[in-house]
This record gives sequence, C-alpha cells and structure tokens, in this order.
Amino acid sequence: SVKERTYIMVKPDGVQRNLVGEIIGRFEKRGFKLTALKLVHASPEHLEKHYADLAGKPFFPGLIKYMASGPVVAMVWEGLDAVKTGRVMLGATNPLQSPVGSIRGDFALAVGRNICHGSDSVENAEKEIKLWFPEGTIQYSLAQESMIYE
Ligand code: DAT
Ligand code: MG
Repeated sequence: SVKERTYIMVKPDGVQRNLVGEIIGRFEKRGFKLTALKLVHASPEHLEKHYADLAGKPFFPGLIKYMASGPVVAMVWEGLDAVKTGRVMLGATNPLQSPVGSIRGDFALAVGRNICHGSDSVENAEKEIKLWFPEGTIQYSLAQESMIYE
C-alpha cells in the first residue's frame, strides 16, 4: 500500500559520522514521504522497549549502551512497500553481508555499529511508531505524488 509506514532511525554512530543528511536524502530521493522526525537522546529504559525482542541475547547490554550513548534521529517514512523497501535500502544486519549501494554496505563494517535501524514488519513498524512518536505523525499530501505513483 502507498500508505504503508516504516520506522527508520539513524543510530548514534550515524549521527556522529554526519550521515543524517545522507540517509534522509536516500529516502527522499526514492520517493518516500517523511511524516515524523526528531532528534532524541533516548534512555536505556526506552531502548529496552524498542529492542524487547532481543532481551536475553548476549549482545543486548552492549546494544542498549551504544544506542543510549548519544542522540538518534527518529523518523517515519511512508510509501509503497515502505517496510520491505526500507530494509533493502539499509542492507543486511551485518554490514559485511550488505550489498554496496545499501546504507550499511556503503558506510559500515561492524554489526554493532551498523548506522541505522529499519522496522522488519508492518506490525513492528506500527509498534515502533507508537513507541517513538506517541504524539502522532503528520498527514499531508506530496505535491509530486502523481510523478511517483501511476
Ligand atoms: P536489524 O537491525 O538488522 O533489524 P536485529 O533486529 O536482529 O537486526 O538486531 C538489532 C541490532 O542489534 C542490530 O542492528 C545490531 C545488533 N546486533 C544484532 N546481532 C548482533 C550480533 N550478533 N552482535 C552484535 N550486535 C548485534
Ligand atoms: Mg531488527
């Protein structure tokens, strides 16, 4: 659906490495619509909710510490097949397995410093959007929509 939404986040390493504009630019240029955006220094408690499915993994404490080490850019992008296409644009979890041309494949090397997050299902996207944007998102129409969709 062209109304599908995904939660995309530039992680602390992406912010520190000045990749915020690069990542936003890729989603903009692909044709997706930005419907929410903020810079957040998240608490460990908030990040534990975001990554609740991974609690118990050996890397979980390190993941929370890294994600809480600095601000992240939280975003919602809307458009055709946004969840799956967003994941393709990010690349694989391990940057070494990510194709060149993907964000992780172009800018990262280590799984624990992989620059960006993207929702892995429509259901999880809606959960993550609620967690990061309890205030809601912005509805508006894109002027060039008829040039992006038939
Ligand atoms: P993804 O971010 O591709 O959805 P995930 O949800 O399985 O991957 O894991 C969330 C994050 O946790 C991932 O982006 C980086 C970190 N992570 C995953 N597997 C890891 C591992 N084996 N060692 C260290 N960090 C890992
Ligand atoms: Mg994930």
